[in-house]
Amino acid sequence: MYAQQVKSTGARVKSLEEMDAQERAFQERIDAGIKIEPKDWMPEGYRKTLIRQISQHAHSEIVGQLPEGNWITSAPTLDRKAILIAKVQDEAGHGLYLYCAAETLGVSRDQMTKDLLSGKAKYSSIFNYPTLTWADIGAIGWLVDGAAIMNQVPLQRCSFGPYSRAMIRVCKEESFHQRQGYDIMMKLCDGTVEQKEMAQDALNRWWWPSLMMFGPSDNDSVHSAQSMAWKIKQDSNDELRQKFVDQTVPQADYLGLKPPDPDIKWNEARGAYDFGEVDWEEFFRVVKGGGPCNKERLAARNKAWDDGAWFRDGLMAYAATRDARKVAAE
Ligand code: FAQ
Repeated sequence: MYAQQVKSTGARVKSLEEMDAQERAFQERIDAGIKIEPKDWMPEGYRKTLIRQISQHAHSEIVGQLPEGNWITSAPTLDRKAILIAKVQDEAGHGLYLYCAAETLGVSRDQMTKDLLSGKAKYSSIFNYPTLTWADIGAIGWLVDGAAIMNQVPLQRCSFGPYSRAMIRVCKEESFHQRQGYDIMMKLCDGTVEQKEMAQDALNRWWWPSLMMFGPSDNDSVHSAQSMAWKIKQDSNDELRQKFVDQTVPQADYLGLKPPDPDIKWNEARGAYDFGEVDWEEFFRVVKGGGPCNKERLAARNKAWDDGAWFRDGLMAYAATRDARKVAAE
């Protein structure tokens, strides 16, 4: 497929004729569905795009532990506590696979960490919202992990081998997360009037931020056209957002809850739900650091880094003495 023919979203993409021989051979490999591996030649833009997306994704998994971690000590039962601990731990694991995948492209873990802690690097807007009630933990699993899966299932087919392979495992775990969140919502909706109200309130607060996870609308997406030509992304932001709405509205119906959007309506002709416009001003404000918890999240990550200094120093000292012993023994 000619790169140029990809649905127009964002900047214009070079046609095969405009590419030099090396770029053309690379694009033809991608078009033939052959995976790109770290040691293969790749255009600098491809490498940079992947480092940007994979590191942002890794940071999201790491920062994403914070809103749910907030409820570990207040989970309503021992079982719920154990499940939540396992889920939060999974998110840490996802961050680590993703940092490893990004490192294969030549960026160091230290650099990525520095960029996160200084506020230079982005992470998903969704994690800048607070978790006010236990129902928020249900809503995060159901909606946030649900949106993450919708976005990540196509990433399993990403043209870059290490990212696509990391996504296969991540998606399996996210499916479990989504089900545990929906299970919490089912229990609350089957419970007392107050519990059901709590579930509705969580849906009201998490619905729009979840739709924002898919990124700006296709008209405003800077990277989509090139990322789709390189088969890093398989679908545009709006396509995935629509799929998410189509999947989630019937799930809300089943719970007896209503998403906070009066424009949601089944459109027979399109075979999809119509829905209202996302508040893009809010989205860009949160992405630029002005969300309810941006400062708190960065402060928590910086504190964790500073508090871990003694452990990193200990590891380095151990590694140095072990290496010195090895040299002496040789
Ligand atoms: N938040 O041109 P596009 C999870 C930025 S994992 C913040 O459309 P692209 C698991 C974007 O980076 C959730 N920034 O960009 C979990 C770019 O800025 P830049 C994370 C956003 O890359 C669950 C600019 O806007 N998932 O939830 C957002 O083609 C529960 C223009 O945007 C991933 O990262 C946003 N929502 O498409 C963990 C998946 N959207 O870099 C714990 C992989 C856009 O030029 C608990 N990433 N921006 O400065 C992707 O699929 C893509 O990167 C998109 C954005 C779709 C996020």
